Amino acid sequence: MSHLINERKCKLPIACKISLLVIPLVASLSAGAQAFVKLRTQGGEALRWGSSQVTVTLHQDLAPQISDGSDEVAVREGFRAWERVADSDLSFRFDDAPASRARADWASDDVHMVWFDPNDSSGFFSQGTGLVAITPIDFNPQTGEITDADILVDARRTFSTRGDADAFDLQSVITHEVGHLLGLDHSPVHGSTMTPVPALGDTRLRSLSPDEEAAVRALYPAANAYGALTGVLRRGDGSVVVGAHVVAENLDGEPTAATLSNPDGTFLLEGLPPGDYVVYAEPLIDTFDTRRFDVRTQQRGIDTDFGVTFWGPSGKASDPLSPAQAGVSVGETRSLGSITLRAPGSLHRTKLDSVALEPGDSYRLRAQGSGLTGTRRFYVTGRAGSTPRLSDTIVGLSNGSVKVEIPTTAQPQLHSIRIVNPSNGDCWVLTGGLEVRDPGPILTEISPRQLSAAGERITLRGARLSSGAKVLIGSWLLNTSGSGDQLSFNAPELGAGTYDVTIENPDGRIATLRGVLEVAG
Ligand SMILES: [Ca+2]
Ligand SMILES: [Ca+2]
Ligand SMILES: [Zn+2]
Repeated sequence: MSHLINERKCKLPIACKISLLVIPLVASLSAGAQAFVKLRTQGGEALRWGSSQVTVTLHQDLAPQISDGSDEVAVREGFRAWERVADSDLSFRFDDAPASRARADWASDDVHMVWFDPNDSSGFFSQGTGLVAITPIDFNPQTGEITDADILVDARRTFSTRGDADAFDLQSVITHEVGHLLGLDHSPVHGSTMTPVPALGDTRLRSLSPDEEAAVRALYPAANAYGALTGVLRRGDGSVVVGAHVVAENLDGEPTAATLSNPDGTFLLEGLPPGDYVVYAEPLIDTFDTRRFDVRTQQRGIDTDFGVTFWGPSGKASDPLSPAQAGVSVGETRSLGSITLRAPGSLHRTKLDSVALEPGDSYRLRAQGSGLTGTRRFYVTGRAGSTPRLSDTIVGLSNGSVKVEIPTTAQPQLHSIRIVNPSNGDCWVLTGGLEVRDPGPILTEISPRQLSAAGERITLRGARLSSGAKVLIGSWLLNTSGSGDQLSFNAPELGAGTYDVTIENPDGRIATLRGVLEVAG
């Protein structure tokens, strides 16, 4: 990929590739894990805007195949997801002046645009690049202050705002790109919004993971209600380890924040709610294609010559099946000191896919690799009682599998998967590799189907309609009241025509009724 560096500014295009994968009922992203990674200058300064209010301009023409105005709703919601993070004062101001929205000079520093490139005039989307969207960032190479960033989208791709399985979910793509615009790199946390490969039909990137919330709190803080963990990673010979993925996992077994270790081996896990955490370092091997990091993060190096290591008191590694916990209090940056990483073990993973399941689901989790023989244990993180239940483990020479059952009472969250050799502590981990999510909403009926006046009360019937769900009709995104099998809302001003009606639960799962609402002329 091209990156331009000159004396005044650096330009850093962040490329987001596509996967040809179509997501079936059980999702399988080809990369993932839960953690945030900041973009940095060569000197190590994190990229961030100088102000926590960023003004952005949506070009007047967005996704060309979406004609009902819902593309603009999706783009705005992609920004709002980051604004809603608690205890961050980040906000976006949309410059909606028609003259601004008509500008085509996205590259100018004085405008930060969302722009759909119709014919590759930007040069980023030539055939074979596989790019869906890209966010070139200009920044001051000394301070890391972002001076311009623009989200460019290949307008020739197929996008949907209503959950079409054969299209990219526009809101997911924009939510991901806004993460880059704010100074975040791709994340090795599976199931996170900053995972580098958007998949067709997947709306999960709409909702931020805890790691991304920690990132926004750390980059654009509003309150000092959080703590941090720091330390330095070393090999047995004392040399420092660079680019290790360091994860803080809370007592629910969810990756709360993660980062890569710095060129001097240090790490800083920020934005942690006060509490106790399991802390581990994993090599980004198999789990994550390190080429998906941007060029600047790559320059820091990604060491992989160590084994997964769980922190323990006095620098000793702890047992992956019952790891030690480190407590953090409000405002504290707690040092874990020097952590000696284990030597690479005999376990080598070649395949272990992430998965998204719903309460009540059962699923056979399969792993392929070497060193699997013997008494290897599968382990899924979680609190006693709500943890996915594992049974019927089968382990062969080069593959293993285990039956996973999600309790019907399980709450939505990310879990991590570990495969452990209890005799010597060797471990694989797939950080955030098992997502439990609520079943999506179902829509069956709308009444009335014909609208006579704006303000009329409309009722939707179906199942699993969550409190706080929003309804998308044309270019309107509306609040609803009710939950369960019935929601209602006031009809907006709509021109004559036939409309699709989409409901979005707060977790980003959606359902659509096509062409069900008629408005007379
Ligand atoms: Ca610009
Ligand atoms: Ca999500
Ligand atoms: Zn990306």
